[in-house]
Amino acid sequence: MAEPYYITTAIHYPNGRPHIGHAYETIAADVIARFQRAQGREVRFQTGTDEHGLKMAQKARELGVSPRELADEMSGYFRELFDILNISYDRFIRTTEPCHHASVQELWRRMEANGDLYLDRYEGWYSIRDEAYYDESELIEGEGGEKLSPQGTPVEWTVEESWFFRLSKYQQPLLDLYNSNPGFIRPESRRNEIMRFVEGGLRDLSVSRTSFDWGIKVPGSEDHVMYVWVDALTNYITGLGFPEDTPEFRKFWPADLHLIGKDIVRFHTVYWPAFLLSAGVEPPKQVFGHGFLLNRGQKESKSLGNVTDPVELAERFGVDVLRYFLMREISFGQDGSYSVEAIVTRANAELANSFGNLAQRVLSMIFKNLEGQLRTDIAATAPDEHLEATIRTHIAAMQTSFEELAFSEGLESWMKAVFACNQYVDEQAPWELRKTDPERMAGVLLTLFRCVRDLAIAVRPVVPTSADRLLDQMGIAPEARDVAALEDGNWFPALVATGFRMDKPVGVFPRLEMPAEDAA
Ligand code: ME8
Repeated sequence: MAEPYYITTAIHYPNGRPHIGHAYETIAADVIARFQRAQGREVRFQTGTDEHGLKMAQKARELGVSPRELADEMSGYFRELFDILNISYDRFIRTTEPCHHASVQELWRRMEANGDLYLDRYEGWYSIRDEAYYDESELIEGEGGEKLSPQGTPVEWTVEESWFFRLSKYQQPLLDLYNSNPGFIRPESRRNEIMRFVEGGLRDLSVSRTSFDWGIKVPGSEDHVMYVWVDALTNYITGLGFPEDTPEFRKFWPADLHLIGKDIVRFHTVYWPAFLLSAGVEPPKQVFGHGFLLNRGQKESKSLGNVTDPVELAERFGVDVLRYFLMREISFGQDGSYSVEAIVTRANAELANSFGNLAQRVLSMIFKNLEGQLRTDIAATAPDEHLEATIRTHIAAMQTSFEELAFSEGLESWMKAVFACNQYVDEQAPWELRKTDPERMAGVLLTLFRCVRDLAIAVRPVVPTSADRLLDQMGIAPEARDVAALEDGNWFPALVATGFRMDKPVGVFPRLEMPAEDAA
């Protein structure tokens, strides 16, 4: 029985078009989902849009449309982007779906039944951009002396009747959770931050508003709408059918991984598990807060005029190049930077010149010199066995790194395997063997054929379309491209037995031109 694996991204605010940060997070989640599927796990992958709250209401007002119209239009762009990026999600959730309203209201009722909700008056600071309440002590001063949130966003003084959640009651249970599951918050630096925050004491949280109505109504208190984070976080269980006791819920909850950005770790590791504990639902297994993606070291913003449309990037360089670049260039968990030059340099050095060139040379030589024919009647020599063992070691290291979400390190191991192949090609010089020892040439090319197949399968979660185009040409069946296939010692004789013959190969990783106007 395949072990289930449930992964989610944050649900994105559709108050504008998706940006490169949204693409980054969702690509990373997709790589994880594909990697886990290749391990033989039954994966469920959820993403979507977070459509209520003041931020949405305010933006809609600014544009002169209803929040609903804004959400419908922008949510469509997110879905479109994720389809372009080849994101293999199973569920795209929108918080305006009726089933989500029912789910959040049930969570609320359970928290209330547990004695954790009470009516009071909120007086304090609120940032609409962060959709977050802040303590006076957390605020920083802006250039003009104005008060700003710790994220640098404007805050406004808010006085309202509000429902409160007894977050203070959950200080110890949360600390117990972090201590009993040290992997609950990752990376380590964010875990330490959150531990310090919770150890410092928790105040009860305002969880409803009365000054606007774009949200989910509080059951039995209809002039209140719920705080958008109570609503948003619940998406992760709505998508499995909560509050119904569905097969999906039983199979996939608690989630294996909530993948989110570093700015929203507090919501996911303090508020969310506290709500769940209150409602008697198990908390997720892990929350990973990835870093921010910067454009040449700078945050993208309309005022700087450096906002990049991820669809354009994908169209310009190709989806797989963009996916590979993001996973390879940035140490996952830390902030990272991208630029056109960096993308072209990385793609050319590693995908085109190293792996692409290796695959194309090997397959072309097999096509030309062996008439595309594979054989099993040649004994392996010591260098062949050494190469195959080296490739296996590097691929195993790659998989360990991917398991740890250390994608850049994992791809570095993969590159080491590619380099080992290229070194073997140089040493064995099959083009010289053509005249001197054609049998040995065939042995070298077929060893390389097997290595290229392993390398393509290993990197497939990152560059699925290109890897599949390569594997198609190599006669590898679509269902034999996972870890079980890598471990199958009999695949090569089985392929040869089918009588498969290579056609003239077509390269799958073209060299990219450095665009003149962007060159430094
Ligand atoms: O926070 N680089 O939505 P959001 C990398 N709706 N990641 C980035 C980024 C960047 N430059 N900018 C944003 C929300 N992100 C809430 C989430 S979840 C129940 C509700 C990440 O559209 C950000 O950290 O502002 C978050 O994980 C995701 O994109 C959506 O951000």
